[in-house]
Amino acid sequence: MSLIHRSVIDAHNEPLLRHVKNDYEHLGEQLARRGVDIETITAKVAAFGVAIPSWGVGTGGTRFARFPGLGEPRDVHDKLQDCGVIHQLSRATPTVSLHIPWDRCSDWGALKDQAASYGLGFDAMNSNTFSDQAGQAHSYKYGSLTHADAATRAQAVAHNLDCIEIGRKLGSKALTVWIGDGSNFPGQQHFRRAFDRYLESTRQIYDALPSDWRMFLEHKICEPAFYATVIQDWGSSYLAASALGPKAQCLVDLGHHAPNVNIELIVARLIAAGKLAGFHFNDSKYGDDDLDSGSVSPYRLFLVFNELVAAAHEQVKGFDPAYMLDQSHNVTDPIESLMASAEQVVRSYAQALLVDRAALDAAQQANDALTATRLLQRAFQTDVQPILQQVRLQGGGAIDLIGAYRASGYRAQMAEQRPARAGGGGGIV
Ligand code: LRH
Ligand code: MN
Repeated sequence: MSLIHRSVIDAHNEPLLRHVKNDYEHLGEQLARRGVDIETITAKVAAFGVAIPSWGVGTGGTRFARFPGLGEPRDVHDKLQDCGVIHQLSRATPTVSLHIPWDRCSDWGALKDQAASYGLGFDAMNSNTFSDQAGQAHSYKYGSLTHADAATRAQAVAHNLDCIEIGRKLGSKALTVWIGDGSNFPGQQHFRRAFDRYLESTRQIYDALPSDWRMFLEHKICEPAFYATVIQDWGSSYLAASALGPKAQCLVDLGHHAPNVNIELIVARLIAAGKLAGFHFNDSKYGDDDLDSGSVSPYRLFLVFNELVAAAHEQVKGFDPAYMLDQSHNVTDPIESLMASAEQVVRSYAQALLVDRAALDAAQQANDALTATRLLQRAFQTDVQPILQQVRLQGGGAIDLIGAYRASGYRAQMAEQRPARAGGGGGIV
């Protein structure tokens, strides 16, 4: 399962080489006047990576319909090949986050080897107790880890232990637990008992974690439950992660909050508490829209990275977040959207590295609000594209991500090799 031929990337880069060189030198001069060494930023950007969600390379859908694209991946091996192309061109997505059972396969060793052949590793595993599988003994209609029925909870715990076993074979070091458990009517669920059942179930999963693993608890304000969700907000997630122990932390999916919630403040709180697991990056205008990262509110994404870079700069204890995309691509080629989104995430990181931290500290100390906020805006308004292109070029990737991908004809080749999948019903994958 080959990727794009080297010569195609080189041919597409060739006419752009001198532009990148000139733009990079020019930006270098600008940054030097600001006391910033461009090579320091470039080195940090080159070391930065964001994981691809395996479920993101297929065309997503909504509850109303899914309109499949050409050359859809048929199984986890096709998904991995597409992830390989994304990393080959972007040089920014060295790991893949799998979802079980969507990515179940017969030979995990072969999957690991296939990933390694593309220079890919595996990030956090994702369990799924928000849908029923064929032949499943107990339905998750009324919940999973918090279900009132002990046998259903035990089934959900067993599934999470199975995900850990698969992850160990693949070299993953974390398990993300998102559950849709909750209620649609006042009175339908006893809030405190449901939370106690959540702790009882996640305790069993926590105790089964290998010593060097982490458990990421993912909160979400609503959907599929529309009155109350057991792990509805960062507070519930933090209470649970604190009760479980040091290996349990809180994962922030940017789309899982009410509109206008200050997510960068939540990030700062979790950093201070040593409980920031990491992120599911995406963007949204209304609900859990799972849109491309930075496509609606790029300044919000930048402000999140401003908190992350500040924490790294201040060497905050236990600060080691995992970065993952979590998106659904309904109207674009998923590979293009994932590359563009990875680039937006890396861009926000690079811009946050340009914040003059000493001047910001001084402005904050002096209550000089305008200077403080203009220091952030200056970093955000710096065009760091030459650094992103330089890093890709140095890493053997594509200077013009989408241009090189389209020139490769990869999607058309996959349309040949992979029979079309029927469209039809709703659902994100
Ligand atoms: C829930 C969620 C979760 C995944 C799923 C695909 O909305 O963000 O992270 O398991 O999407
Ligand atoms: Mn998510």
